[in-house]
Amino acid sequence: MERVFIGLGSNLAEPQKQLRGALKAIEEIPHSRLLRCSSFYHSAPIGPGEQPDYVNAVAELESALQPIELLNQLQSIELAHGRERSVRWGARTLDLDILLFDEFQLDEARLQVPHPRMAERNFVLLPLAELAPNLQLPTGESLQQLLQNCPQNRLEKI
Ligand code: PH2
Ligand code: MG
Ligand code: MG
Repeated sequence: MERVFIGLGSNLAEPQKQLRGALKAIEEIPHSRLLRCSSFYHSAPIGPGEQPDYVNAVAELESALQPIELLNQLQSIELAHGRERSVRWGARTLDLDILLFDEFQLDEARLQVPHPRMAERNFVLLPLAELAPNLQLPTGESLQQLLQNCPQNRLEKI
């Protein structure tokens, strides 16, 4: 079993409900176990145009799936929640991102791990630090170092 962290985000169609539904669906992913989820946070949207605030959280899983198999599972949950892939960083009903997959470092077309933009996103780092404050990334950086250098965008625990 590998230890995996997933970022959850939504800014459409009752975001908190979307995240709760996503967690239920994540519990059903085969060969995997949902261990914990962080608090939910309101966060300022990063992306084009006027968008509603997001609700973000991070979940911790154990999984025996391959990273791409887990990605397939997460994308089918996104689709089941009405996700449409149109505008990059546009508003979305549900976004499920693999942040960390144990010690793996992947740079494939469909999947980059650790998530390439997590260091810039306090809506990822703070919920992650709730679950694993002493985390070391496979890149050698510590989560605390990333937090110190991260832009402090508006973020509020719900
Ligand atoms: N996700 C994005 C783009 N911008 N902004 C916030 N606050 N939260 C997100 O989850 C988010 C975003 C692309 O996935
Ligand atoms: Mg994302
Ligand atoms: Mg995504």
